[in-house]
Amino acid sequence: KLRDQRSEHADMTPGTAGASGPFESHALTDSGEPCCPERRIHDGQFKAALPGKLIRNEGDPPTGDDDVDRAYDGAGDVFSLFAEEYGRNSLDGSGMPLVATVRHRRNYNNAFWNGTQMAYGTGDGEVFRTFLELSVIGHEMTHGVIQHSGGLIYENQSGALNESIADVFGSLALQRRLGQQVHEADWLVGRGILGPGVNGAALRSMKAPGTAYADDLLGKDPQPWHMDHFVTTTDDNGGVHINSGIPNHAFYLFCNYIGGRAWELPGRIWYRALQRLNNPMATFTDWADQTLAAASELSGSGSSETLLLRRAWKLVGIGI
Ligand code: ASN
Ligand code: ZN
Repeated sequence: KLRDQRSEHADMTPGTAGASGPFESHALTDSGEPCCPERRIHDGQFKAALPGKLIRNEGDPPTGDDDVDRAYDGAGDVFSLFAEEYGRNSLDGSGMPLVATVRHRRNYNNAFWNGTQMAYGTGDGEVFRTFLELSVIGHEMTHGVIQHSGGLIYENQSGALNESIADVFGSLALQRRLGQQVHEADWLVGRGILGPGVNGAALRSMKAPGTAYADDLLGKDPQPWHMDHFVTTTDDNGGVHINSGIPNHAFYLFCNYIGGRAWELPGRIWYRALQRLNNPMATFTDWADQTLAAASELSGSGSSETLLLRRAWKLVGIGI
């Protein structure tokens, strides 16, 4: 089962150590912007050792190995989201290489950031069929960004925020690749990755948390979208993949209220809030406050955008 695997393996818990500013860079263009990713994609050969065998280096042509090429292209899209939209040079803000391993272990039903690199299972072909989908790649890589932005402890509310922020930028990477407006996006995380044994479209839905799947194998999608249904549990590090539905839905609502392209103003606000947040133990309320402060800085404290953000948080039961 997915949740058991998550709690069994310490290597799946994103770390919280280390922080560096977003504007320290190695690879810069002449105009001072972050430039180029340094991707290194490995074959795990169905074994547990990381990183495995190096298959595709930065600048190498496509290999014809679908897993490798999808990991490479996805890492490029996520690098470009953070670099071009938010001025961040890689996950650590300083141009760190994007190291990934595909075919990690056998029948492995998960993907993760281990504090240093991304790793993707192939799935068992029944519950999951792949993890190489852009919103998932973006999700895992965002755990790296969070780690290098002061971190969010991976349990309870701070852990659910860690999960939610990973979903937000994962979804934004996908929406940006597809050139979608807010209203065109499906707001699904992990669309198409579920196997034939599961009845569902995706792993999570930001638009309608709790409705992504309903099945015997995985159970029903457990995510709430309102604080009234916040789940108190010791499973899943205190429900980090469950309660993330609440801040996910607040982000979705905000984007929906203002329209346009979600990776622009909403993404900038979420990114700035992450850089402002200096609290690895932050609660949902702390995070909402930081997003409102970021919105005030970017749009003005009395702006309609800031007002609509406050409304979005209120609708999910956070704030007055
Ligand atoms: N795929 C999971 C995630 O990135 C692995 C984990 O539980 N950390 O959230
Ligand atoms: Zn995660």
